[in-house]
Amino acid sequence: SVPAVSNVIKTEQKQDTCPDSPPRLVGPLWVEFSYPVSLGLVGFENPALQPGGRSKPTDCIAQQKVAVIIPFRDCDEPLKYWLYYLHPILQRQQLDYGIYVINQDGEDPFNRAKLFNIGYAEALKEYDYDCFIFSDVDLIPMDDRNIYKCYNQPRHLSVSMDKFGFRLPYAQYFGGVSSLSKEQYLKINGFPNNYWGWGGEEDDIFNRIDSKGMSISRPDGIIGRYRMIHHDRDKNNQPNPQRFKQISHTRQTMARDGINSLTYKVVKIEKDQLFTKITVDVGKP
Ligand code: UD2
Ligand code: MN
Repeated sequence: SVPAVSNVIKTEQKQDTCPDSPPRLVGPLWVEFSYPVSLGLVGFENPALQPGGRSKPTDCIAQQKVAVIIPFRDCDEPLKYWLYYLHPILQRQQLDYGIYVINQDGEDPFNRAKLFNIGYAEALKEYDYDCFIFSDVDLIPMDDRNIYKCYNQPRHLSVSMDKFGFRLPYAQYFGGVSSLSKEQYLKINGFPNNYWGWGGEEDDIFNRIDSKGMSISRPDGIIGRYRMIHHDRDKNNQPNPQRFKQISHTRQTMARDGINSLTYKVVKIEKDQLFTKITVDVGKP
């Protein structure tokens, strides 16, 4: 007798949008910094990454296109840990993402918020991102349910850090890691460009969001746990003595100081397998 031959019908597989709850999340994570990690190890453990630290899910269409922006100068050790921990998390979260390390050239006071603005502008030259994560290089989430995407309101992700005893230091605190959609970011004219040195810029960003009638969305204090890699304050990142005066005037200054007034020079763009490093001249105070 002749065996029955099943009729194989070839259908075009149309991909669905990725689910709200990514299926491979594991929840709480073990995070420690006692053993050094190398970029070679991170590359070995994340073989699917594309140059520039790009990745997108293969089995579904990502809900959002996310650019992760990291302000940077002389922080190679923390960056290795950041890449080591975050790449696997971001892939499990099924994001279409890229990593942008914005490196401030020279020795002038550090300007975190302006580096974020530059990262926003440079990432958009490369891809049609609709969501932006703004993250310190030294903050590692301790739970992968803290999804690095954008929400209905601007999101503060690092709500529960070890350095503050796993609590918010104050209700309006917006430092550490946050996310804004392109629309939310443009509504507040981006971030201020004139906070030189440590502090104040995160409160200015909070004021911008508040003044435009938006609220802050946050994960709960368990999902929002973070560890900060221990470090001393950089000598060129001394507290900005102008900051209290500046944050009292956000509402007057934000319309003319922001993404609409951003000027800078790109010094160098380097495509590593794990991240894109953009070295920039941010100007002087
Ligand atoms: C706190 C906030 C941070 C920001 C800052 C005030 C936390 C966890 N973070 O940071 O979000 O509001 O206060 O400006 O509370 N950086 C370099 N090289 C430098 C200096 C800074 O790469 O020389 C970058 C790096 O990404 C670093 C970030 O700027 O993580 C913030 O600087 P920090 O970590 O030295 O200061 P910290 O922890 O007080
Ligand atoms: Mn820090």
